[in-house]
Parts: sequence; C-alpha cells; structure tokens
Amino acid sequence: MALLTSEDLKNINRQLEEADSAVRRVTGLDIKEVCRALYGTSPSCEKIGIVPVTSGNGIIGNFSASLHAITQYFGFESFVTDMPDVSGYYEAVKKGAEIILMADDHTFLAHNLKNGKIANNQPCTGIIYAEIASRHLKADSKDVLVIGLGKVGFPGAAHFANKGFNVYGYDADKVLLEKAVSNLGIIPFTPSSPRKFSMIFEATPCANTIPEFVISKNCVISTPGIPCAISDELRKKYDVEIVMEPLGIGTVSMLYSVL
Ligand code: NAD
Ligand code: 2YH
Repeated sequence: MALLTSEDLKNINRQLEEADSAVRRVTGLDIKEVCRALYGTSPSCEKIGIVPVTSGNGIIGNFSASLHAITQYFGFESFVTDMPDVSGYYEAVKKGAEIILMADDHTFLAHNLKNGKIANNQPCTGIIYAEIASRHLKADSKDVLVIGLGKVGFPGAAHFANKGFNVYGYDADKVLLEKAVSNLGIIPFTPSSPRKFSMIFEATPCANTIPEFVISKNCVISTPGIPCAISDELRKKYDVEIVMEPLGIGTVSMLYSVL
C-alpha cells in the first residue's frame, strides 16, 4: 500500500490550481463541473469534519491540513478536529459535521451522516480521472490505454468500458490483467503490437510506466499514480497534457458521490 507523504502534498493549492487549469484545457470544464456532470449532484452548504487518524503508520504531516485546503478550494465549509481517532469522530459530530473525511493506511472514506452514503477514495479516484480523460475534446478515437488495473485502475477501466470506450489494458500482474479482460471485456495491450493513443490513464505506484511508442502528439495522460508516469523529456517531446494531482481530485470526487 503506497502511502502519501507530506512532500507529495507540498503547495497543495498551487497543485490544485494547475490541475484545474489542465482539466479545463482537456475537457472545457473545471473539476467541479466534471463532478457535477458525473454524479448529478451539487453541494448545498454541507459541513465537513476532517478527523486525523493515528493508527498504523500514523498521522501524515499535511494530510488533514491538505484536506482542509482542498475542501475550502472546492467551496465546502470544513474543519479539522483537535482530537484524532474516536475522540475526533465524536468531536466532529458534536460540532455539526454532516460529512466525515478520515483515512487510515488502507481506507480513505467520506461518510455523509445525513443520507448514509459512503465513498472510498480508490474507486472515486479511478472514476474521476477516467471521466476527465474520456472528455478529451481533441481525442482522435474512442480508444484508450489503461496502465495499472489495481484498486484505482480497475474502477477507472470499468468506467471507460461502461461509457462505450475501446479499453486497452495492461498490468504487470497477469492475474489482474486476466480479471479485467474477463470481467470488463478490455483488450489486453501487448507491446508486440504497438500503437498510439490520444487518451492514456495510468494508476500505478511506479515511474516511467508509459512507453514512448504509445504516446501520440498532444495526447492526454490522466494519472492519479504517484510518481509521474512519464519523464519531462517525453512530456515536452509530444506536447502531452498531464492531469495529475496527489489528493484533491479524488477527494472532491468522493464528496460529490455522497451528496
Ligand atoms: P494498487 O497496488 O492496487 O494497484 C497498482 C497496480 O499497478 C498493481 O496492480 C500493479 O501490478 C500495477 N503495476 C505496478 N507497476 C506496473 C508497471 N510498471 N506497469 C503496469 N502495471 C504496474 O494501487 P492503487 O491503490 O490502485 O494505487 C495506484 C496509484 O495511485 C498509487 O501510486 C497510489 O498512491 C495512487 N493514488 C493516487 C490518488 C490520487 O488522488 N492522486 C488516490 C489514490 C491512489
Ligand atoms: O494515504 C493513505 C492510504 N494510501 C490510503 C488512501 C487510499 N488511497 N492514507 C492516509 C493516512 C492518513 C493518516 N492516517 C492521517 O494523517 O490521518
């Protein structure tokens, strides 16, 4: 399980602004507008309680503060509890939180206490990054390449398949690739039959996972995966538009999904 670091979350507001601009260039919509279109929901002054959690590897410096900045950026009212864990949960509810945001090493959840809806960060992240790529205004076909078919990538691939895209997929783990082929009907991507894509979705914890031969000029790479999936050199060479941000896009997807 890859854990975020406080280094990943540095300058989160600037990272959000840059991601929002990239999403606008790719889709013509900002991140909130993509969420509204995806889930058919809009916020109405819900108050969010952010609860730090000490279990496992413990508090990540900047995590709760980043969630605070992210929720404010997207126009939600939010606060971080003084206490962590169960005491923090109690404090959040007592102070009027309607939505709880909290994460341990395995699960990052949003729970709407008013309507009972609950969201998990991994599928919500996969779905929103897939939705962004699927809206690429200059896509040259309905072909998309998905690299990484784990807890984020599989729901992303499923979202493309549900939207009628031709999904080519690859995972270093053959069992996961087989599962995506049989459950989603995706086409296994093999380097022995190379081709180029104008939409690529990447969700792995590794760098340089996207080979040069799949990258077309002006393609979009929508990638929640940390670290970045391509080098700066390839990015410049092919004028690639990258949508990549460590926490905020997935979080706002979770929030809109529980409204
Ligand atoms: P996971 O371990 O469930 O899945 C990762 C998959 O990538 C695995 O199936 C693995 O076999 C595959 N993989 C690894 N190296 C590969 C390679 N070179 N080529 C092809 N496949 C390869 O992890 P996950 O929970 O799906 O998370 C994926 C990434 O997304 C991680 O870096 C995680 O930190 C990140 N993440 C980011 C956000 C965000 O908001 N940006 C949110 C959640 C997760
Ligand atoms: O980063 C994580 C895990 N990768 C789970 C998220 C799933 N994408 N968890 C964050 C842990 C936060 C910590 N407990 C805190 O500061 O509250």
